[in-house]
Amino acid sequence: MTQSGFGKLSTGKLLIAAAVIAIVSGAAVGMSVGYVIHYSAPTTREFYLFDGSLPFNDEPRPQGFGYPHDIFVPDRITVNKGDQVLIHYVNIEDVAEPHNFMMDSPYRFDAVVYDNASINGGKGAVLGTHLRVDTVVLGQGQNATITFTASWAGVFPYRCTFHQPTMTGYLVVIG
Ligand SMILES: [Cu+2]
Repeated sequence: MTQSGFGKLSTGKLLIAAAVIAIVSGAAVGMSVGYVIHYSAPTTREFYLFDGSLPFNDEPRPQGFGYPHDIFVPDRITVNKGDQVLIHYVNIEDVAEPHNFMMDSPYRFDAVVYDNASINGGKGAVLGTHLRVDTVVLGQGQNATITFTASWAGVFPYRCTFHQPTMTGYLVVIG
């Protein structure tokens, strides 16, 4: 009967072999866990964005606090670099007040503006299609689909320029 392969090895070589196997398999497990946790392929990230209003008087001082009570809800949008971003932005005002959505360079976006989603219960009629713009304006009841690729990592503000400084949110792109 011949000896098995392991039988020919010294104890020292067996220990080294066991150590190598442990290191390699440990690294393989670690790398695969890291892959699962940290990496997800670029995908479409969909968000619903609204104008909000905090309950305080925004008239000039001393009657009010002296700055707008309007805010974005949500005021943080977090994606991975390379994701397609799809934002449904809805002006939910109960008064005839417009809001816009503006992004600083280098970000630009495409936007399709629809009429009165809340009244029609759907997206309504298309009012306009805007390509590679930095601003889109929504009147009361209107909504827009805003799309772009998150090509740059970092933190990028989005604003309603009518209600500064309070109506500001941040796009967080994890690189
Ligand atoms: Cu606004």
